[in-house]
Amino acid sequence: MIAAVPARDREGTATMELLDTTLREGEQSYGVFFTIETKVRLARLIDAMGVDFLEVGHPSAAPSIRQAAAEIARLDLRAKRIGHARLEPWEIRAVRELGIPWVGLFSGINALCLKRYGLSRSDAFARIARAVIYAKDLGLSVRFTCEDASRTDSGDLAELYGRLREKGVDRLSYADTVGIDTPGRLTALHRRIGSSIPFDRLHFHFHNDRGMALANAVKAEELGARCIDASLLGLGERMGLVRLEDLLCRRAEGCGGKDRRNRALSEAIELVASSIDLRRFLQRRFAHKSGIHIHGVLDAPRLYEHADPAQVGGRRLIVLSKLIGRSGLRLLLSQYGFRTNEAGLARLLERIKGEDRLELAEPREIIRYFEGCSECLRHDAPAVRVGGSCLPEIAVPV
Ligand code: HCA
Ligand code: CU
Repeated sequence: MIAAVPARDREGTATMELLDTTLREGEQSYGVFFTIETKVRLARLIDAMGVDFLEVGHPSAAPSIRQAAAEIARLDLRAKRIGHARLEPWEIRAVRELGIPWVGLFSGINALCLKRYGLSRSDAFARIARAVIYAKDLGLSVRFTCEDASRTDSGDLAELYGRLREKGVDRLSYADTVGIDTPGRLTALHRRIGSSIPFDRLHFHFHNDRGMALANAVKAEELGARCIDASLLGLGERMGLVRLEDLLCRRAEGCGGKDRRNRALSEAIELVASSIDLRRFLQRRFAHKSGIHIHGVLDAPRLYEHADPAQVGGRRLIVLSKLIGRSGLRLLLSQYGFRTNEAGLARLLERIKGEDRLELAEPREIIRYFEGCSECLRHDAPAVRVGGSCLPEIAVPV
């Protein structure tokens, strides 16, 4: 069953919850790197700000992420800790094994996502339900996010959410993964699905690619949203998310009068700012850093881009860092004309995942790096394009 709706405050308005994802989505920003120590300090500070959920990372993505998540799991915090996982059982178990009580599962069901996974609609629904049941059986509380929900038919969305409620999912979330939502679209969505899926049951995750994340968060709050995802300075893939500091200001207590919280906020912002490489950060608009995004974009850019970068004066960057995955790395190698076998790929991946501070996006930097890995790779061809623009049009449902 979905937990009861939040308590009402004195004015009678619902107290909207906040989920902070600085440590997970925030580190997916190009130009941002957190040490384990910084993550642990940030976790304490963000908790002191009174957020309801703290997303600690995607533990299966890299050994240092797992270690930071393990340390944060042991802290005495008020916020509910949540670990990110794909629908894979081993990723769900990785969250459970760290003693993190909540898992954040995510997957998409629109035509683009189905094509990507090679699944029919009904197989995708069944796979998601199986993962939710698997996580519940492990004793985890489960939040399920429909990835790319803003480009998903609202009937399909309502059906998926309805089915997962029957399976005992604890929270449901709606991701505007490429940042195309507007307050008007949200009002229309509310009209369509609000009676079957009340917004006070829903979390919202708004990306800021078109500068609309805060406006959308405010609209979702007005429509009764249960929880909004945010991050310090709005860090996240590409242009990131809603800024946590902006949403804290909108909470019932307002901006003033909360000394401890305000001190924690200033200290945390300082810490985050010192973790940013500004030269890279300023080029993040179409930078893809997580393995899931890289794999998606090299296959079909439209999956994680709201427009053709060239149309809006942007440039696609594929970021080589510890967040890259096996499939993304394989595609990236072939784009640059490098060859390897499975054993070489595994060795290279292990090396990259262990290089905590590695963050390369300029083609010549990446080629130089790969050339230095001659024990795993052979270079056959000169560098080829990364950053072309081949965006098949897809219909965006309102
Ligand atoms: C991602 C995708 C995600 C997932 C959000 C969530 C999105 O970074 O891989 O799980 O709540 O924007 O769709 O961040
Ligand atoms: Cu996101």
